[in-house]
Amino acid sequence: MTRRSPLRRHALHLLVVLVALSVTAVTALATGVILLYRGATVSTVGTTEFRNELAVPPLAESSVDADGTRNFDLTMQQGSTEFLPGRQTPTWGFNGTYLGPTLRAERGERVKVRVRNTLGEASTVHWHGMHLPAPMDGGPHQMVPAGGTWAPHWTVDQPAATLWYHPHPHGATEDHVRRGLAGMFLLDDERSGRLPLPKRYGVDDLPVIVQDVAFDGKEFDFEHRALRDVGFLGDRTMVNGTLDPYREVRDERVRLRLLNASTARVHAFGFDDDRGFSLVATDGGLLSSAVTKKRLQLSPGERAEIVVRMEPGERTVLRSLPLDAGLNFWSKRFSGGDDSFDVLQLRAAETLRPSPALPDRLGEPEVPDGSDSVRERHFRLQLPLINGRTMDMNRIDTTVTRSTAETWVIRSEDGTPHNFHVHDVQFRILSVNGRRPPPELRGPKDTVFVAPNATVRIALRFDGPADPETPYMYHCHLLYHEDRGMMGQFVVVEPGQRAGRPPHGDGH
Ligand SMILES: [Cu+2]
Repeated sequence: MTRRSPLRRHALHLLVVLVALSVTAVTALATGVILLYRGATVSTVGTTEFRNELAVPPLAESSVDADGTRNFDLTMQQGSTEFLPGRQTPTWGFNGTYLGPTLRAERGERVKVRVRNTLGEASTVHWHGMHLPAPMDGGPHQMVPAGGTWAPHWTVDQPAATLWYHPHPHGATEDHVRRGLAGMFLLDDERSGRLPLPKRYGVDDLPVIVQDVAFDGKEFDFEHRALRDVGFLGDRTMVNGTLDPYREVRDERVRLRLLNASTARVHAFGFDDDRGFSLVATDGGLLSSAVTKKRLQLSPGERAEIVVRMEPGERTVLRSLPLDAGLNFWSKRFSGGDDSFDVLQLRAAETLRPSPALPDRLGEPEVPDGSDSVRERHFRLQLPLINGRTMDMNRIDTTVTRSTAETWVIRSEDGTPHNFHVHDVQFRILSVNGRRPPPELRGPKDTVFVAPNATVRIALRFDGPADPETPYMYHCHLLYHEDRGMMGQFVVVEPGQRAGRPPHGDGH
């Protein structure tokens, strides 16, 4: 008979203990992952009670100078807002406690906005989608100090569109936007004025600013939960700052100006009864003709105008539905892609005013088609890098020549959803993964979703004015990514001119 030596016995014990520990650890880890995975999806579909009438941001008051300049005043302020009955949530807003008024101007008009910052910290106001000189853009180089003012002015020179404004301080954009600083800026033109589209603001033409939020008691809960590479994802949505909103409509056709003002969430909009709707405009303005859709995806910063047809007395719910956005099993779940929300209920009156049929032809998009691009540039997205670098306020990454068109090729290389926003211009999407883009991506755009491993080609024209020292930004509009440095700077120069140095490199 052989006997095991004490040493071997100890080794065996140790092995048994180690195996038991590993099994326990693996089981605990697997349970943790399963719980995280299961807990990572939220839905308000079917459980929303639509108790609150949708707020519509007021149209901003303005005055017109003798020289024709339209003047607006925006005050960035702190306050509190009652989203939940009896609870005051600390918020920020423009001319109010949450969000801001809707600015509106005509093509050809000269506008001036007096921005007053009464927050306790510096911020900026960026005019998202607006073509304007770089020093008026409101990017991170145009900081408005706490207690300070800033009065940008420019001439509106682009087609009718649904644009928006929000802060853009480098490293703090997510924080400033989710506290409540955002508003719409609508542009009109002669053509849009003539078209028989619903156009009575707040009646049959409604701003729909969609944000996802979470509450911890009366406070907003801004926590980034485990494995959420995209940033903050809320567990419910609100529209124009109204939770569980409904809106009574009295017209046969209603135009919804959708803005995804969420900081990280991609929304796929559709209706509860799967009805079709007419997409009439994208970020930069009207499509050449309406497109019938049942689903419409908007990533953060993107806008779309849709026209919905209502029957007398009916109710329908605009929803944010699970994504079909090229995300894998894992990243879809942890990017909010499996979530769903009841966003806004429309309640039609028993009698509806007739609305004219939609016109066959809508806008004439003024975006280049790539045929006159003078060069191609590549942008590789890899959180938190673009082309291997993070944002540096003192570095001009890209120099473009005024009046030329270029083709930019954007590729996502890290398995995370991103999008790409370019300041100052509206562009045309030439292709997505080598294929002609779907109809909803053929209109004028300033922000485009870039799915994991996707390649998007866009054509842009830089009309200037030239300013070799003051950069515009391009960046991921998932604000957490932008804050982490997924941003670059470009300047527009005259032919033969070189880029200068940003005047206030530190942004203050
Ligand atoms: Cu990103």
